[in-house]
Formats: sequence, C-alpha cells, structure tokens
Amino acid sequence: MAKLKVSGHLAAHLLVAVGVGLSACGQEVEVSPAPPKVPRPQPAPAAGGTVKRDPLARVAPGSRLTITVRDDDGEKFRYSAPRSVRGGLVDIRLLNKSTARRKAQLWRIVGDHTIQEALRAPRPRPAWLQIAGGVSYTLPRQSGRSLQVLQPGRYYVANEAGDPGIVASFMVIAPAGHAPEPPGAPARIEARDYSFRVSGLRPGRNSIDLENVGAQPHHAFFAPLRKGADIGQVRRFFSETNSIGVPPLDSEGSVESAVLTGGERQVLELDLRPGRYALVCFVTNNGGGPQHIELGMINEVRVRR
Ligand SMILES: [Cu+2]
Repeated sequence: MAKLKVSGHLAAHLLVAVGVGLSACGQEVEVSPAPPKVPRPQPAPAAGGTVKRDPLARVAPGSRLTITVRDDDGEKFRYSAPRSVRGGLVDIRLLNKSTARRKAQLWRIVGDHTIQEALRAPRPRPAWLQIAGGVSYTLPRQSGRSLQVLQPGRYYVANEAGDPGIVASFMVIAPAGHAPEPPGAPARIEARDYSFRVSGLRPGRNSIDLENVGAQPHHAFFAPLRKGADIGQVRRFFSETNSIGVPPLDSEGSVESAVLTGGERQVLELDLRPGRYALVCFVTNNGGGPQHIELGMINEVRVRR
C-alpha cells in the first residue's frame, strides 16, 4: 500500500482546520490599501446562456465590493480592497490576478483590536474575531463572486489559514434603510451543526443559496468521489489518523464555498460536473475541536442532468 498522498488544496484542508485557524507567525499587513482603482465589473459567465435565471444578476447597484489579489515580490501575494463599502446586501467580487488559486475569506474584527492581533489570535478564537464569508477559491486570471449581507464594522480579507497572504482591510458602513436579503437561487444548501441539507444542484454553473443555520462556522466543500469509492470509505478515511492508500476523493476536481459564521447566508456560484461528490465540512468549532466531518458533516451528493 502506498503511503497517504493527497495533492493540491485538499491537503491543506486535511492538515489545517480550514479558515478557522490563523497563522501565529508574523504576516505582513496592509492596513491602509492604496485608493482603489475599481476595475470595470466583469459580467458573470452565463449559466448555460440563461442570464435571466442568474439570481446574482439581480443586485441593487452601489453595493459592490471588489477585491483584487495579485502576486507581489517572490512568493508573496497581496490583496487590495476599497477603504470602505456600504453594507447590507453586497455583491462581492474577487479578481484573481495572481498565478495561483486564491480565496477571499472575510474576517470581521469587533471592537478595538488591530489586524496584527487578529492574525496572531490564539485558539480558541476570541469572540471579537469572526469569520465572515466572502469568495472561495478562484482560479488564476479569473473572477469569483458571491452575494452576501455584510454587517457594519471593520473587516480584512485573506487567503486560507496558514497562508493568508498580505491582507487588506476595509470598513463596512451602515446601509441607508433596511437592507434586502439575498435573493433565492435554484440550488440550496443548509448547513447546520453538524449536517447538510441539499437540493437543486445541476451539472454546470450553479447559483447556490448557502445558509449557515448553525451556531458554528461552516463551509461547503465538494470533492468528487473516486470511481468505485463510497461515502463510507470517505468517513473511514478521515476518521483514521494514519490512513494509508489512495484517498477515496479526487482532490483535483474539488470546489468549495468560503466559511460562513453562524447565521450567515450567501448566494455563490460553483461549477459542478456530473457525478458523485462528497459534500464535507472541514471547519472546526470556534472553540477548537475536531473537524466537522468527524462529527458527521458529510453527505454524498449526486449531480446529474
Ligand atoms: Cu462545519
């Protein structure tokens, strides 16, 4: 039997509690990004040419947050964001101008704490530091999108735990009047402590209404099941600390959402091929503990025409 070898970003999820741990070592922090040169918004790719059905197309203007990530010197990568954005329902875009997959994971800082403190925050994570959605992995030279309600406050945007990059901060200011809720979407995923409910997924680009109705942070991670593998094998694989052999998941074709805090909801776009997936949450509780897959947060999902 070959030793466990997991490639790509799946490995990152196996080795770190995704998105919920913060690197303890020093990270460069861009506290005051340069005034934004807001790129022209790129139209979302049509879902099979049916733009009218795209719920992300129905967004009130003036509530857009455009985040850019680009390669800096050497191995570093740097985020930039406008200094402020009006809160409420926000159309969040990640323009990935770097040469690797990057995410725009948002974090909210409550009270008088610095970003340096946040980046060094110990576990269990303090209550003043909240994970807050955003846009998950976006391919190089492409853009990703989500539609989410952002509460007023101070935020920063980073890549994943252990490899946050040079983060950018921004303020979300209170919206004028009542903020609308995100629109519905053809597909829906409800994440709770600790299970998923899934409906409406189709092959191709999906607009997904993802709601975390639990108290803990969750995400939705889709990994294609290897041919012949079943969900029981995936459960066993992740419950054994020294699993050997070929993982029952194909890490190359996996896609995922950002991590949402309890009570958050967003509409996001994910491309899914026809086939069988394991839908998994690799996040841990705010107070630490096992990854949620070990608490049963894993479903088999069939995506078919
Ligand atoms: Cu979870």
